[in-house]
Amino acid sequence: MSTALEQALDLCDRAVSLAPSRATEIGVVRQRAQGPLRVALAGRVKAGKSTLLNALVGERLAATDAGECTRIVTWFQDGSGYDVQALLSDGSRVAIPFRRVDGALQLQLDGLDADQVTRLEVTWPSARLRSITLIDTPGLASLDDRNSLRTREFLAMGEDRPADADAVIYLMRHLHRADAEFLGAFLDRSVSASSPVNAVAVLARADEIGACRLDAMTSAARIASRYQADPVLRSLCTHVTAMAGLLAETGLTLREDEANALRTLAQTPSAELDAMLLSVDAFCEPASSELTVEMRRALLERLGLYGLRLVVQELVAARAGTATELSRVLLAASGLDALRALIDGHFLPRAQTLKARSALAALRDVARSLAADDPAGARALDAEIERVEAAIPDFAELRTTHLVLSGAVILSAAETAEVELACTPGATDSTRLGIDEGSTAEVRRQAALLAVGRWRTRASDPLNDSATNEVCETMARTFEGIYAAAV
Ligand SMILES: Nc1nc2c(ncn2[C@@H]2O[C@H](COP(=O)(O)OP(=O)(O)OP(=O)(O)O)[C@@H](O)[C@H]2O)c(=O)[nH]1
Ligand SMILES: [Mg+2]
Repeated sequence: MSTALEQALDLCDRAVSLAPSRATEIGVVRQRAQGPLRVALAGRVKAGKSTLLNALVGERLAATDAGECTRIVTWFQDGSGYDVQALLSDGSRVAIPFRRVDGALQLQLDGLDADQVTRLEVTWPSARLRSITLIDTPGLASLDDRNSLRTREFLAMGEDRPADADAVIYLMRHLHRADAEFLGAFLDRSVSASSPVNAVAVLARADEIGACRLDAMTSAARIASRYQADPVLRSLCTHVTAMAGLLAETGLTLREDEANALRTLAQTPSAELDAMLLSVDAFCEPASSELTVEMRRALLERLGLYGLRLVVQELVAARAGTATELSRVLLAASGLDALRALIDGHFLPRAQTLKARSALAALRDVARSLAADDPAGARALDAEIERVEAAIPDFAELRTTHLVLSGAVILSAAETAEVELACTPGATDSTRLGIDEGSTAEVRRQAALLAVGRWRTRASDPLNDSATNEVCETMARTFEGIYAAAV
């Protein structure tokens, strides 16, 4: 059987014959579905989105200052050359001049009104962008704020249209009621009639927790697991991880002159050094070090107080000395590996299904716009989309995983583990059944048959609610599929 994505692509081809007047739009949907997974970074103002994006790419591409660029949705995509374009609200495109200053990308939007720019597209050759396109969004502030509006429009929150992103990394500093609302709205609106596993949350700027003390990251990890257990948050996203984007960004882009300055700093007599690291003001006190105040401010910007305390501690203890060693210290503390593991383990295996889902949502939008001038064509397209959606087991499994992992459906620990295994994207049937890899077809058939029986019995429990029944039915059908394939 063909995959969800293949079926979605076939559907695009059929859609062109059903709605020839929309061929260009459908072509865009098809092309997007074939490209990398689109992951948006969203969150409240100054949550650290752009810094985290830079950490994920390993280059300082997204603007983290207060300039115009932070007000515009910006796509960062892989390509063979370096190019920046602005897509304007009238549909035209203009090339944007750019340069790099101290390693940071600076775009020159001279004369361009940010309000006229639908989005910026930065094309940058990068292995990290090969499997995902990262999208930086303006910070969400309040519901009537203009910049928030752009992000809300982009994420299709509160609108009857599909989102431009397949998945979202939501950054929050401390759980704010608005965070849960924003996240909830994204999940409600991004895909029709379902709640997919397409969001993870990051407890961002984690190094600042507890006044940047050296145990900040440990406390942050504890808070993140508490959030992950929170029923409201769990129903919106299934993973929460703590992260200090600034440490990761700087760790990946640390320059030799910065390492030199840090080594000079670490040679300050220890009593003075301790006093300097007490606060930002003390650190910048002109008389306390031979480093210029300008250099000290620059270090603070790149490392934060926690980062400075950490690298100084490692330098003084002679556990690190070179720029490479300092980078390693920063990266290890940052939490970047855990976030990358989440992206690799959670988003990428589902990339095809998530992209197929986005394509179907976009086609549904095409059908909706067609309804005014070609009602019969629109109906035919809608029917075709529905047929394909119902025929793709991956969608049902994605929804089942979400229902179970989010706690909306409560199963026993063994049943939960079974759901997770059976719905693992791309896994072999033996893995999905939880039996030995080398098992014969007969063993797989027997195991699948037992599982079908178990889930059908579970489905007949009169105390089940409808979501639980849906999960049990999906599981039974999944195992029926495995049974039928074991020949
Ligand atoms: N200490 C610390 N500071 C951070 C971290 N991440 C970002 N910052 C700082 O917080 C400020 C805002 O960071 P950005 O990455 O621009 O945040 P943003 O969410 O993109 O901001 P907007 O786009 O303006 O909403 C900058 O001064 C960053 O240096 C972090 O992990 N730790
Ligand atoms: Mg930003």
